[in-house]
Amino acid sequence: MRTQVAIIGAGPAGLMLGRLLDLAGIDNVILERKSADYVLGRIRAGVLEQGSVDLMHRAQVADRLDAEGLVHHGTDLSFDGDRLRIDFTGLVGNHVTVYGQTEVTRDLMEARQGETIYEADDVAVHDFDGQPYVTWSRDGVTHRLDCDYIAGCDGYHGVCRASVPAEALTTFERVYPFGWLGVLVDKPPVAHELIYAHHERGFALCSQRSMTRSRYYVQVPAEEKVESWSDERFWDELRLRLNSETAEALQTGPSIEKSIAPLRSFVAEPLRFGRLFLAGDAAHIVPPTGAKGLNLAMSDVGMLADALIEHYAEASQAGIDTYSQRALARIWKAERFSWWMTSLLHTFPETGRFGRRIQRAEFDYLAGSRAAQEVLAENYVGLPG
Ligand code: RFL
Ligand code: PHB
Repeated sequence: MRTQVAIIGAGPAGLMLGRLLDLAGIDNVILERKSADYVLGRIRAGVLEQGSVDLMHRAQVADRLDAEGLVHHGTDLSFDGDRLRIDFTGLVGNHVTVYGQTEVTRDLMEARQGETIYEADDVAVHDFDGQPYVTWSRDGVTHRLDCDYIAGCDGYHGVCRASVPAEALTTFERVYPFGWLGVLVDKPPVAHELIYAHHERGFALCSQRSMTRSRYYVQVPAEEKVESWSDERFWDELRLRLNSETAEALQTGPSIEKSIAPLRSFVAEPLRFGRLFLAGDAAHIVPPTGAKGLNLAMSDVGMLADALIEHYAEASQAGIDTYSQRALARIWKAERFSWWMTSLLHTFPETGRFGRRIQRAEFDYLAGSRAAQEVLAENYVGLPG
């Protein structure tokens, strides 16, 4: 088999890249370790920046997003029960759209024209400094795909970054001593907009997927097990962390999904190794507090698609040569913002009473300063590409 671009991973990054290449007439094959149903069953992000919405339009997969996506003009912060609304539209003239990653993935899967090979085992990438090819096995048979380029869109635990020689890669990492326990429930959201809440018992987030489906999170210690959390325990803990009106308005029900996500900041540099590129979670992880992970994956593959399209159309290397540097400039700003939102809103046992007072001062400063709110709003809705 031969293709122009072999894409490893059928998450949102791989599927979006495949779609943009398909539309430009560039042959590509996606190799995914899991089944399509498994990929669609992962409940993850919920907030799209306008840049991601624009990319869905460019990819001609935005009909459902336009019909069902919920435009949010602001978000609420709560600090020990004190509320502050950040008015994105009023502050920076932009907004975000609530539309689940599952839906983004489904729309891209349905539109896919090129070949996707699901349940590909033992995917390996070879010779990306020369004549690259990819091998994998299915049902005990080994296959080979020759290609011009390999796009590593295979997430944090993928094979592509792991295949780069250690001396060619620099990594930067911060692991937080806590995770987010998330619950999905078929009940209307507690508020029109999201609520990011700091409480001395820990962070909580009230989010949503639609007018009838909500997503809630509470900060838990990193070593916590999801089995220790009955639905009842989760709802009780969430209520304790919200202000009393919100806690009273909360509609609870049986969880339809419950999982714990660890929190991590991570960047690998560079993003290009000869004919291998990294994009999305394969290259970087942000803690979910700033809602940046999916959006960064989208902006990476937008840039990578443009570089490859320019290369095939004009025999130009320019986009390919600068992809890593341009993507990393954006990535680091999102890393900074996600780290800052995480630092403001979570409890950090090791920083003690001093740390909590600093967080309170940061919240009070935000509440009293339009300039500070503009900084938050500008970053949350997404910095220009
Ligand atoms: P993905 O989605 O992990 O997809 C990678 C795909 O590669 C496959 N794969 C392999 N395939 C073949 N061979 C191998 N050896 C392979 N190894 C892996 C995997 O099976 C998978 O299908 O990465 P991608 O495409 O880069 O997308 C990134 C996003 O998924 C991620 O950044 C976001 O979900 C992060 N995130 C959020 N981002 C936002 O922008 N806004 C949010 O509101 C938001 N909330 C969240 C989040 C992530 C969360 N979790 C669970 C980590 C909330 C949570 C709780
Ligand atoms: C979500 O709805 O899953 C969500 C929303 C905002 C975040 C993180 C996750 O910052």
